[in-house]
Amino acid sequence: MTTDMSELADVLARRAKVAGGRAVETIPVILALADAAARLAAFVAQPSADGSHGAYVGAANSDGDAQRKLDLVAEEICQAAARASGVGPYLSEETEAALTLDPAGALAMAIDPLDGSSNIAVNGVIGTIFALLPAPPGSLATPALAFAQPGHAVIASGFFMYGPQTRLVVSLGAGVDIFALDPDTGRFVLFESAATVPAGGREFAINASNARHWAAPVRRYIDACLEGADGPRGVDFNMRWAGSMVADVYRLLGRGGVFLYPSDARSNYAQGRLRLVYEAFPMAFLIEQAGGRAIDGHDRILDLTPSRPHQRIPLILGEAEEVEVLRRLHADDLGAPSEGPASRRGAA
Ligand code: AHM
Ligand code: MG
Repeated sequence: MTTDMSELADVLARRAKVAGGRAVETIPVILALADAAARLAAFVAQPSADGSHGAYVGAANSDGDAQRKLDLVAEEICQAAARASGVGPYLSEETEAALTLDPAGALAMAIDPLDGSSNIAVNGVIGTIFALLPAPPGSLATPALAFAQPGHAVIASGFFMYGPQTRLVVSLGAGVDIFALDPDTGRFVLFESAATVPAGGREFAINASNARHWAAPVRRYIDACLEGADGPRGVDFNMRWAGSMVADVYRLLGRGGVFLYPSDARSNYAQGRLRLVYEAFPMAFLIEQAGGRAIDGHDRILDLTPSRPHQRIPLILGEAEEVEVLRRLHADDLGAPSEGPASRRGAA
């Protein structure tokens, strides 16, 4: 498919003017990624006679997750786009260590090329999540340095969503825009500008099958939601869980609510499941740009400094007021005797 990036390029140029700083430098990289995403979307939409998109390839990624064919195809397409657009330091969920792509690159890219891999086999929504950061001095020789910067170093972030439509949610630090890919023309069409996370969504997204492992603050919050109009919140809540962060975060834009992947008491979940640099940072940046908040239970995600490239982090994001309710519950828990199996003191 031939892609037409003119509308996307125009809108990004306007946003870069408002954002200032280095935002303008991110435009060629985002356009290259959009082209890559359009090709990936076409590949995803193509029936593979043997259903092999979701097949395991017998290897594992940095986090020990078994890799599927589509994980590898996505990595190849995204990494090629990053290289071609002059990205220097590069960190992907699918690469063991950070790499240097262009030895003169001024920007660093952190990327989850294929989010929601477990949804491939069920034709569920999947996506690509990315963040662009400055390449600090020394990071071309030691690329991991680029991914040891605090989250507020992020210049731009976004995600592509391969669902009934392919959409791009993107921010250069001057609000959030949503584009939809027209498969006939290959054009990313502006679908919504200045997207927000509205208040009063009364919707939560969490993998409730882990309820028995949650720490007290999360349990208290969800219990109150479940009690609905009969409980302390005095209002009914709805629950949704797509199992793809791209889909669950997309729903926050325009509908509000809150998304949680907290720490829990299972072995290896003391820091939750999601990765700080290429999942939490980009989503936190977008949600804040849309007027929401993102925390790890206590602290603002974008104020955190990664201790290692593939570090995990408990993640709570969505409507500012609901995130504040959760922050208070976590703060209260620190001052109270431990009730939960994965309290901040007990776990991690
Ligand atoms: P992935 O990047 O390996 O696909 O993992 C991330 C996904 C998120 O999209 C989703 O929110 C979460 O992991 C689902 O985890 P679980 O299967 O534990 O509910
Ligand atoms: Mg992911």
